[in-house]
Amino acid sequence: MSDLTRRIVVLGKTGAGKSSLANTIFGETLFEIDDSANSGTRVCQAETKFVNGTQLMWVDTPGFFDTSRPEEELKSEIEKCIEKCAPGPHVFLIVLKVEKFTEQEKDVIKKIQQCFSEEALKYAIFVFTRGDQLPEGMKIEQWVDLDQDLRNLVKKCGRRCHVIDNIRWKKDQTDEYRTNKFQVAEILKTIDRLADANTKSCYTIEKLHAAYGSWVNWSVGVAGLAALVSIAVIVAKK
Ligand SMILES: Nc1nc2c(ncn2[C@@H]2O[C@H](COP(=O)(O)OP(=O)(O)OP(=O)(O)O)[C@@H](O)[C@H]2O)c(=O)[nH]1
Ligand SMILES: [Mg+2]
Repeated sequence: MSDLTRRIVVLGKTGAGKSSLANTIFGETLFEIDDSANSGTRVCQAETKFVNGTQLMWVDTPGFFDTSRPEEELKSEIEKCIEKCAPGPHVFLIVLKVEKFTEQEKDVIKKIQQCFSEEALKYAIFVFTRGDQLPEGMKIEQWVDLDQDLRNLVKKCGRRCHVIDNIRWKKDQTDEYRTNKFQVAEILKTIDRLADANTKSCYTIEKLHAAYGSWVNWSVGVAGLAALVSIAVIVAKK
């Protein structure tokens, strides 16, 4: 595999448009889309192809953090997404919609940071789907700035953010900013820059194990504490 291959793992809530984004970037249907409310992608899928002269090794993932799965299955699937692009990704693309940044979205982001560590944002680029919801004349950075939590989050990753519309921007648009051709080129430029910066220190499985270990310990700790409190309440009532 060429040294210049850009290794990318895509993360985000179920239905955010992760698989659709991949198909838009590659210009063909490589990943299955589910139009129902169910989770479409069940397991990680990797594809390697050239786009505009850049070789991308792309790993699409299921909505890891908003679907209920047994702990062991979740852990193994998360490991697979890093292993599929060994030695590890240069970039995490985190997909959100141009929509209100609700507690549910915040929770998914929090879990991404807990699972992959705070350091994951060093590797992150935010891509917002459903760009047709972006108010006329507004750039995505301006829209992000309207919500303080979203602004602070995107600031933590060097304000790297882009917008796309996988469905409605396929047709010719008069405003170049609102075309996938323009936005795909911009996303590729940001991927290139970040991958260059992270060439010698990509996100590795060791980093995942270190972060995941503390996350699991923390989760088990909280669950254990909750169990102890419940027992204490029952005993006190007797
Ligand atoms: N209008 C609009 N619809 C979109 C856009 N991106 C995705 N969708 C629709 O949203 C639904 C979910 O898209 P997917 O690409 O399957 O989402 P996903 O994040 O891969 O979902 P999971 O695989 O379940 O995690 C589909 O009906 C898509 O057609 C977009 O930019 N604009
Ligand atoms: Mg999908």
